Amino acid sequence: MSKTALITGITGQDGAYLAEFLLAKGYTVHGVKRRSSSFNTQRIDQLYVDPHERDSRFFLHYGDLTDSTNLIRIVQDTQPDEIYNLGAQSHVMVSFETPEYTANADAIGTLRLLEAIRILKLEDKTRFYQASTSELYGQAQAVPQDEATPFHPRSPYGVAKMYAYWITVNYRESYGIHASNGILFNHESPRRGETFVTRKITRAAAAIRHGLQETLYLGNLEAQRDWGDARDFVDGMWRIVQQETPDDFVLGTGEMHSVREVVELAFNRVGMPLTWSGKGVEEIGRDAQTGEIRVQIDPRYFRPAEVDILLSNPAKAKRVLGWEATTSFQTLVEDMVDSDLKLAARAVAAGDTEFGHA
Ligand code: NDP
Ligand code: GDR
Repeated sequence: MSKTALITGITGQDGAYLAEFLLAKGYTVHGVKRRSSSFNTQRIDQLYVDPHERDSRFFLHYGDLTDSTNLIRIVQDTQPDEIYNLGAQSHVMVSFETPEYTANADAIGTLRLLEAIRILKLEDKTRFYQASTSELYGQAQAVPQDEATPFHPRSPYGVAKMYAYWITVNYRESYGIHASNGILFNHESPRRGETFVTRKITRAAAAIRHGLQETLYLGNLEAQRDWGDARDFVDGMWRIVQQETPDDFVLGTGEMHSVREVVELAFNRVGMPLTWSGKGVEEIGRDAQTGEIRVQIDPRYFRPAEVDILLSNPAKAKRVLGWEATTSFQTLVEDMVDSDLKLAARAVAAGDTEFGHA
């Protein structure tokens, strides 16, 4: 009998890759998607099969992490062997603008799903994966960070995810649910949301190359992150859930780079290397050949509290799960730029002048 998985956040970057990964393993996959006034299924359209066809293994259900009756009904209808809770208001900066909603979806949403398992008496059947984050470390208490590093979140998002982390541990300890946290460091891909910094940069470099944008405005260029490839990370999620004993794992590359390095790599890749001048908010990145201004600082993108450095120690994942990141930082950024160059070329052909303005 093939296994059944339920994925919240299926329309997001990770949800789309995880759905593909599980379908390839023979799973039946159910996804929770939000009602939206415009299309939000671009990342999974290629997976859609007419549900009237007999061998369809991919199904979507309208739902929302803020609606517990809806979640209970979906869990009851789908009777999943595994739930992957990837749904979240996942943007750190946006969480400062919408803190209450972020707490509702990211923190209480996790509780609602765990309660659904309990209410439906699925504790012995359904395994649970929680999309925890390196943002839990925030103002890092040690470098690198591993499963034993204390948490100090620095945003409403991080604080909401801290509740979700602990309620997952608590339901494991209290009710014996096979519930695990993956503490994932930043992971990116050509499917990354357009307002996260890597994608914002790769789209802008491609748009500038194609004459669709003049300048890229950014916040803190010195922030450092441990950036991996999302396609590696969904494999890690699955491995966590397959463990006999539920547990919490850090997934990351063990390598750290700055936002500035992403900018430099992306502009090199499109053949427009930059030179820097000025300091702080006055800093400017110019096209090394023409002198045109390509990168400027906009303090609007500074966060009320910043996370300066995040660096993983993924040794436990390697030892226990046999998992490790395979894509280098340079390959990842270049892959994203190449994909955005194709999209930009298509936008030019279609007369779409909005491309790149994330
Ligand atoms: P995305 O922002 O790409 O996707 C988030 C998903 O959650 C989307 O499908 C979105 O739907 C859905 N969603 C948002 N709010 C709700 C809600 N109220 N009810 C139901 N679904 C909702 O995130 P990623 O794919 O990058 O990340 C997946 C998860 O992993 C998130 O929980 C994120 O916080 C966490 N994470 C991500 C990391 C990363 O580097 N990518 C690192 C560590 C953790 P819609 O498409 O309609 O907006
Ligand atoms: P992050 O990712 O906050 O780490 O959260 P993001 O790409 O948004 O920011 C990374 C760093 O870049 C700096 N930065 C900018 N960020 C954005 N978005 N836009 C800018 O213009 C800009 N300029 C500089 C930020 O200040 C920050 O330091 C991501 C999300 O996927 C979370 O859901 C996830 O939990 C964590 O990664 C791990």
